[in-house]
Amino acid sequence: MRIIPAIDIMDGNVVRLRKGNPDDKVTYSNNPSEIAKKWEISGADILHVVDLDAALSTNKNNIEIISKLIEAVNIPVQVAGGIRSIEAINEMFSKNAAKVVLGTMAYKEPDSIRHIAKKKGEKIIVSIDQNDGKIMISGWREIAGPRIDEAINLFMSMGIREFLVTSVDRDGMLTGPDILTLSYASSFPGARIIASGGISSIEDIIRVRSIGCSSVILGKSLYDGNLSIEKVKALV
Ligand code: AMZ
Repeated sequence: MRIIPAIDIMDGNVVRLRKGNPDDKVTYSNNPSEIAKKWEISGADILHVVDLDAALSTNKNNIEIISKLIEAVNIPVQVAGGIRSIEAINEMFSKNAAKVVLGTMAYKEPDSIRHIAKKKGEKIIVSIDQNDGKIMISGWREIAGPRIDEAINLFMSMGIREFLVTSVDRDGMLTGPDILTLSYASSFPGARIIASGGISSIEDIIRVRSIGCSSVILGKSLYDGNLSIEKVKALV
């Protein structure tokens, strides 16, 4: 089970939102690279960095900060948020992102995903941000259209294997993972599921592992000290 801390960046700061609402935000640090190094030293396998300004289309972005963060650590960094063109994908790879996470673009331009998956399928993660079974895009403010099963089948037919499954109404809430949705997504043969949203305890991590998720994203639980990566790594 890979343990993946989330570093969500807004206006240069490390923040956590509740249910993706930019008006409901806690700021944890003004130094994302320092936080990245802290999680690396604690034993994180991968870092999950989200450019929230870009995801929420605030006309700002944190690309330079993310680029410095990638340079500051020796573990793989996957980058999400606002990567919505082939150029933006290539820019992230040129800055040594290990993988890119695609939401809006995947649903709005599936043909581009088909094209890029031919060369870089192993480095593309498709984001399934769901609320009540509906996949959300554009900063979680728009419904994408396809059902979860349709999305997984479509992107798997293109050679994508890895999916980030986030339950929007659990994100930042510490209310436990959405086991029903995560086990449904894990039931697609060959799909690797990264579980995200609501994880608050070691038991939650053991549950998502037992239903077949390959990785878990830790957010608020780490920042608030409910969980430590050292303890998690020792137990799972
Ligand atoms: O918190 C939010 N409102 C939010 C968020 N965390 N909106 C989008 N995102 C994340 C998704 C996904 O990983 O979980 O941004 C990524 C998708 O961005 P885009 O720009 O590709 O749709």
